[in-house]
Amino acid sequence: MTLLSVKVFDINNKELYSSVSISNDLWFYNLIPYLGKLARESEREQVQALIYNNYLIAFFNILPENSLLVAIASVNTSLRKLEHFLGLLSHTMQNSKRSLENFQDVCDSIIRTVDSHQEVKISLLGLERSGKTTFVNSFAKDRPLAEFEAYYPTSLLNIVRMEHIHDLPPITFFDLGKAFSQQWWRFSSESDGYIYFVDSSDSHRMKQAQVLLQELRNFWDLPFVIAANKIDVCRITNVKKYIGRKFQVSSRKVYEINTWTGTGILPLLKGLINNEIEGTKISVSLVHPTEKMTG
Ligand SMILES: Nc1nc2c(ncn2[C@@H]2O[C@H](COP(=O)(O)OP(=O)(O)OP(=O)(O)O)[C@@H](O)[C@H]2O)c(=O)[nH]1
Ligand SMILES: [Mg+2]
Repeated sequence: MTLLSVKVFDINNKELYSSVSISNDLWFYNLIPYLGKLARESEREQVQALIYNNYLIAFFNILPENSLLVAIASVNTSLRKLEHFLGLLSHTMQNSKRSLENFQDVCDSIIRTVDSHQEVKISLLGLERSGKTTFVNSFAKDRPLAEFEAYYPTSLLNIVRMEHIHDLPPITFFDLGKAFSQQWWRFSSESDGYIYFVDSSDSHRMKQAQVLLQELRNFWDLPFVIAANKIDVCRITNVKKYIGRKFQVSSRKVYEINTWTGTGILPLLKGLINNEIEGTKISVSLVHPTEKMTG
């Protein structure tokens, strides 16, 4: 994570701490009264963020002193990581008795912690035979392309950890078998998101697959994407659009894949991690700056 600057202000907007500054940051200091007001007005202690001058600025009010913590990062920084960073920094500040003379070191060490925790946990869900186990097996290096692979239902749970899929963070997959089908909720606190597998060649079970996803979404408010699997034997034209409409999700979230050959798997994982998981975090609200706010 590349943070450009981290600063702390007291209730009178006086700067208490600052890590290295961004260049030409007058515009930033003009924003501080506005950020302070927003932070203190927020009903609960929560990280808020806005995009300004092509920077992502996340801020947070620390009680009881009402200090304002502000982190400035490049726009493509993960909100999830920024929130994690600010949470740890506020915790450190509230628990340190003395003033933080080595503020830069404190920030650097928290950034290292946040970066080392970036592992992602993904649950694989969907009807039987939709291809969840074939998907996790597809990462095994010595696996021959198995055009006629037999089907072995998964009864328990496969946990597969992958460290080096392209430039993605380490991922742990939970391939949930039948014995766990009534206990998916157990994994909701474990997972950062899920992939919902649909056998796109099985038109008879499309309705059943759609109902199951609806149940999951009612239950879990987690980032997800749909894997429209078995694209090699699918007869539908424009699968993304068809499944998007049928399952009432944006077709942007639907990825066509063939788990036998691995086609489409990387875009699917990138979409889930970079767009759905990293791109959103419920407790971070994006504030839209107005013309007036910098006074
Ligand atoms: N044609 C085709 N067949 C596939 C593809 N992916 C998986 N299959 C086959 O579909 C069958 C079921 O795949 P699994 O991965 O075992 O399905 P699953 O979702 O793990 O099923 P459960 O463990 O019962 O929940 C197997 O015979 C696979 O070889 C694909 O992309 N194309
Ligand atoms: Mg399986």
